[in-house]
Amino acid sequence: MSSTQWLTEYAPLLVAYWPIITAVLLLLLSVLAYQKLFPTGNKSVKSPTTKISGTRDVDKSEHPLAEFEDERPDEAIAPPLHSADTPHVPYCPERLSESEMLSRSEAFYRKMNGRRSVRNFSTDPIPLGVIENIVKTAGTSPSGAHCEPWTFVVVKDTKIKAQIREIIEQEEYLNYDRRMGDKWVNDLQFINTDHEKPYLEDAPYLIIVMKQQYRIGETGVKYSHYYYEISTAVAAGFLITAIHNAGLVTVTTTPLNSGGALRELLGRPANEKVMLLLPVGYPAKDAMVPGVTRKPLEEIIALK
Ligand code: IYR
Repeated sequence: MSSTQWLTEYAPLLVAYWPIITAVLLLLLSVLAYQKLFPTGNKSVKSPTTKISGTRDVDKSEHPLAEFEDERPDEAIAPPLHSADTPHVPYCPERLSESEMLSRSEAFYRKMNGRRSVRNFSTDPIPLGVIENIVKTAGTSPSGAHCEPWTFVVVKDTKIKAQIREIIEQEEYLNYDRRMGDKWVNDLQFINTDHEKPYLEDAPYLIIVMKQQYRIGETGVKYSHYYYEISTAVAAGFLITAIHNAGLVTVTTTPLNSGGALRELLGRPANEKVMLLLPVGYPAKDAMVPGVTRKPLEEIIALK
């Protein structure tokens, strides 16, 4: 049987309609090729690539200002925060020997490995100067375009601490009761935490870490804050390290749904949002922490 006879016998539709089938396939191929060459934005689907700098395609969500599209400072009129004439100065820190580097990094690791999140606080006071040094240390953190997009609100006042506790406990009750869901609440059981947070009144100080989405200058001009979220998160890491270094304890609290009320209570402006709340003080004499261990180096390092 010739191939034509075979086709007529087994694929009669293909033989009868091959010009139409070929035309439809060609049309489909051209549509696919056109979409690939000239991608158009679809509001309901996340755009994979958007030309921002003109030099390369970048994922739009990577843009440092992506988080607040609607509130972007007016880039056309805002001058740079730091002048292009800013002088560059020599930087030559002491170079350590390899053995000194090894022993210092080992000692620092040991120190940091002793840090634990603590939820039972002593009411013993601590000097304000210590808190100031801790906040100054957080202020040495790197930030996008050196915007320093953070404010550390330090609360000592007992009445304000009580109000903060009330706001957070009310929301946390709803969080644990219905917003977080059974799975999340279950996953947290080993920490032995719930909506009640006496440490918000017991700790001599609360530090509320605010991230600034932008800065308003004296003339009302909005200065861009790049990577303000990650910058403030890095600064929070410095803060936690400084608290531990001072021999004090904290716990990183993320008061879900309380940010707006806290910002209002603390009288902070609209360009600031609550990122974290850190109580600072001594642990209570009977403080307990979950007996968890840390992942070994092999599990957290990937050497290539
Ligand atoms: N913010 C709540 C819940 C909570 C969530 C996580 I993830 C924790 O690691 C710990 C607690 C609270 O502070 O209780």
